Amino acid sequence: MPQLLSPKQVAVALGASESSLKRWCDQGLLATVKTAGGHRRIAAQEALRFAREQNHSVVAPLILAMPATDDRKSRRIEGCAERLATGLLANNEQACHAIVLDLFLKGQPLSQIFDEVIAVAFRTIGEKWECHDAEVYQERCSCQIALRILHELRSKQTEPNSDLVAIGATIEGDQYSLPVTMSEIVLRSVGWSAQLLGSSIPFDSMTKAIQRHKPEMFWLSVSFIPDESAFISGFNRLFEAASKTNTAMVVGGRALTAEIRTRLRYSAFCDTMRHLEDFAKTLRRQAEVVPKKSRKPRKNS
Ligand code: B12
Repeated sequence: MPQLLSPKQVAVALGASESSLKRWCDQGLLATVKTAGGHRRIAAQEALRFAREQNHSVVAPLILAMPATDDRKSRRIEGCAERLATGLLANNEQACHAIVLDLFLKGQPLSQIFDEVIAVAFRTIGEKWECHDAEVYQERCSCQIALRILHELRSKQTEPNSDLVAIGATIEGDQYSLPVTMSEIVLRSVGWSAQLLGSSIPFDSMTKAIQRHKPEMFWLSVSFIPDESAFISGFNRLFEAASKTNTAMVVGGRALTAEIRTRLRYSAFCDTMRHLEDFAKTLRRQAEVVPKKSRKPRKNS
């Protein structure tokens, strides 16, 4: 259930007058819902979307269930990865949420937060672990905190109202949950109805999901490959199934070396979340030109 706020509460959160707020609602810039008594209400997620897209400051973030930070003026992403790594290793969950959610509030694209802050912080944690400067439990705990931050970001997104469906997963034996979860959030941020199936899913089960849902996109995050030849044959079978439903197969992840990629068939390989965002926007623009009804009918296999 979205948290619903009165126009007055949103005006206070944004540091705007009630009349400006009313004007934005009337212009359709801010979506409202009506209560049973006929009063206008605005979902907190919608107010956040508006603030991010219109580059509007949020002066009272607590009203929008966002953490308060000391550093309201700065929009800088520099230094955030280092602060995040320190906060994660110190198990300072509150500080970590504040760093990421503050960047979100200030309108930084989610793809950039993921590529330049969270992934970089985890690289630092990996290096520290390798040099025995961090314990295994600190790495595991950091992952738990990061996952909770990702779930919180997802809860702050407006529900995508799109007929473009994407589903995604990691292969059986691949336990890396951060990049696959980030992909779902990035796709949702650019208007896709993205649904993460989960981690460690056998290829046969992914094939069934594609046949059942006929998504426009399937994303596969590959950070660890337990058995290379089984992966290549399983993946290429999945690609065949995806071709029958006109599903674009998008892949990414540290385990997909250039050598392995030459033996795979796919629609796009992404090094970063930014690449995924750009590819998803391109597919969306193409789909807008050819509306779903007039797209080539998909064969059922
Ligand atoms: C956290 C972590 C784990 C955790 C993951 C927990 C979880 N819930 O996700 C656990 C404990 C499971 C783990 C296990 C292992 N790990 Co580990 N792990 C890491 C660590 C510290 C961070 C990885 C991470 O999640 N980063 C955050 C993500 C978001 O960043 P990223 O992977 O770089 O992804 C970015 C891009 O690559 C891209 N991207 C990635 N995937 C995708 C997918 C799509 C679709 C798109 C569009 C983009 C994209 O976008 C992301 C954002 O920019 C790294 C250290 C490092 N240098 O990164 C080691 C590291 C990757 N692990 C390593 C190893 C060796 C292992 C194990 C094999 C150890 C073992 N012997 O058991 C196992 C294998 C596990 C398995 N079966 O899956 C090595 C890999 C070495 C190598 N050359 O391959 C590293 C580099 C550590 C090291 N320095 O030795 N690990």
